[in-house]
Amino acid sequence: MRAYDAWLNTNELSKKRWLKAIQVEGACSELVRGRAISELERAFGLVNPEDGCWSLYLSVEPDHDDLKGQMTGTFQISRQADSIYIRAVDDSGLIAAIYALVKKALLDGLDAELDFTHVPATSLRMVNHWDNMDGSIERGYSGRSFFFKDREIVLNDRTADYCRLAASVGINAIVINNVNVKDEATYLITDKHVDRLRKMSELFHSFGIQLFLSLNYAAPVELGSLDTADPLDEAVIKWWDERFAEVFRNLPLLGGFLVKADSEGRPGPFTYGRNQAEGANLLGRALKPFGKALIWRAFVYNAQQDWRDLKTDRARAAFDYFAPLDGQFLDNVYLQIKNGPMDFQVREPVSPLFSQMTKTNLILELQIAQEYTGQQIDLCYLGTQWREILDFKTGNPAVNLDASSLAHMIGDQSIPGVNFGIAAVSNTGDDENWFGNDLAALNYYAYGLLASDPHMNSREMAMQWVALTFGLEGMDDLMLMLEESWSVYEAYTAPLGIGWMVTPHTHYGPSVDGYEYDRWGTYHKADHKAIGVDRTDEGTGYAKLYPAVVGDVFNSKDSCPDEFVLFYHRMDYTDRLKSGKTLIQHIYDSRFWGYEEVEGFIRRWDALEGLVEDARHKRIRARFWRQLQNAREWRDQVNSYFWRKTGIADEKGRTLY
Ligand code: GCV
Repeated sequence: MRAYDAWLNTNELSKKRWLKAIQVEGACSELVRGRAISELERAFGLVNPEDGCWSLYLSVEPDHDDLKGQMTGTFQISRQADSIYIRAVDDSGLIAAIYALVKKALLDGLDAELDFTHVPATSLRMVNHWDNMDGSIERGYSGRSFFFKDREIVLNDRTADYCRLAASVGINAIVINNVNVKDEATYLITDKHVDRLRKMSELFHSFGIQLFLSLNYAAPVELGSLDTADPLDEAVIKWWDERFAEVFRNLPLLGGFLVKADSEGRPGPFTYGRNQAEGANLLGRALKPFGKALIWRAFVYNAQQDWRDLKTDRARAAFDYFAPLDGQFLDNVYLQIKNGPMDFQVREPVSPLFSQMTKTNLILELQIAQEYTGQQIDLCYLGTQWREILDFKTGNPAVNLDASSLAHMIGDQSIPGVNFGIAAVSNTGDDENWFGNDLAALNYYAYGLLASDPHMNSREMAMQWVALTFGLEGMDDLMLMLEESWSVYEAYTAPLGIGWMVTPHTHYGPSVDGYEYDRWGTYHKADHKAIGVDRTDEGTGYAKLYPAVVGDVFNSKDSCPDEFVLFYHRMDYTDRLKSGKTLIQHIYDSRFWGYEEVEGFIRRWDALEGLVEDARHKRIRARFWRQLQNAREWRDQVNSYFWRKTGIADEKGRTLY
């Protein structure tokens, strides 16, 4: 079994030629028709009119009674005797149905009952790649880019193989280039790379995926013709109108653009004294005639903070910039908001923007790439984290409290007039196994499933993936490890909502004060007596950015759950947590426990030798040993730091340095 095939290993299946006939009808594009047939034959073997078992009838019928007006990507599959019928609302639904059939065959066998309808939660189920045109990947942990090399676009078999993986988990939109758009990538909106982009957009389309690009807000200046990118300047408005007219003449299948502006050195409307809505609408308005989307990131904060400034709280930044602008964004503009107010820490509260915006199209941004969660060396199944995020009741006033979770808002599109989408930063690269760590493939898989159904259970997603990747036989321990892995990672790194404490820039391994006196606004403020940031109404006021029904729980130390307590409160080391432990004892215990759990991972993984293909078993084992080293560093550096600061010994007398 090749790791390259990830969860779609159809080699065995395709050895026998199962299909008697394939018929594709209806409003299906030629590109998709061809792809549908070749993908079916890839999985089930070439059509075999004599001895095949099934006849497959596929059709795209947007006006069918059961499908009319349904979400893009919707399909039905049914079976009568040896005939299988697939009916889809559009091209992307047809392709999605094929992978649903393939996965069903792999998971439940070929005689499985087939009679179901699939309606994806949202029309935007995106993956964002942070790939640079020199071939590097920002926060990439699995090799180099397979989209770019030496400032050129790469298009080869691997591109199609990637589309297959993405489409097979329901992804329907992909941004290929980093949101930090500079250098050559700025030229992606000119004619320079247009031939390959067109071919790529067609390839993507054949898999039911729309190609998107990130763009540089300062393009009117950097591409040479203007001396301003002011969104209200007539010449700038005209420049974008003309540029997009050209882009969509050449690339009609392109879905739209993603923009990071006024963040971490990227240009934006603030330079010209304009707000974020003025910046986004400049581009939204220019995209409108082409029916395309503009996705504007809310990750805007002052990355030049003075650590001596005790008033500014980075956690508030996105809210303070964007909440007052609710209602001002055009209807083809989406605001893409990271799940938490800081930056993909192991645990963060859900961004308060989701609790307050009622008139703006919103996209939840997650990170599959394990930037702060072990970099695909350490095992960390993020499905468990995402489940918690999606289940958080935001208290958004446009819906009742019970329907205000992100899963409801995205999954049921529950706020009238507001479109919700979902996006995640990819963890792929050109490593043979795509994901660096074979086990990190699960995070991509689970993200895809959640994007189509944000209510999905995290265990069920992991089970599916384990079944497809290894088979379920003997894999109970692997399941337990996967399910536990996020809590374990959290325990030995930076729990209780404190976050950070990572090595600056690389973000792997501990450095307790690494960001403490820096410009990034990420401080834990530990002294000899206490730690944590007061974000209550007596501190930065962050807790009060949520509606009272939600925020009051966090605002009070008495009701704030332990897992967030140091995000919201400053605590003495001798204060007690809800668990009954003192804070200092929790600091020690969690690191010791986390390290021991990783030792347990290694024992349990070793016991799977023989059940997992040898080379793969060894590869994963090597990662676990690196994880153990990492857990050891975290344990000893963090514990020694607090022992030295406080002078309070570990109750259990374990070694501190
Ligand atoms: C793409 C964090 C990461 C950056 C990333 C940024 C973002 O700060 O460390 O590498 O840049 O988030 O999301 O834009």
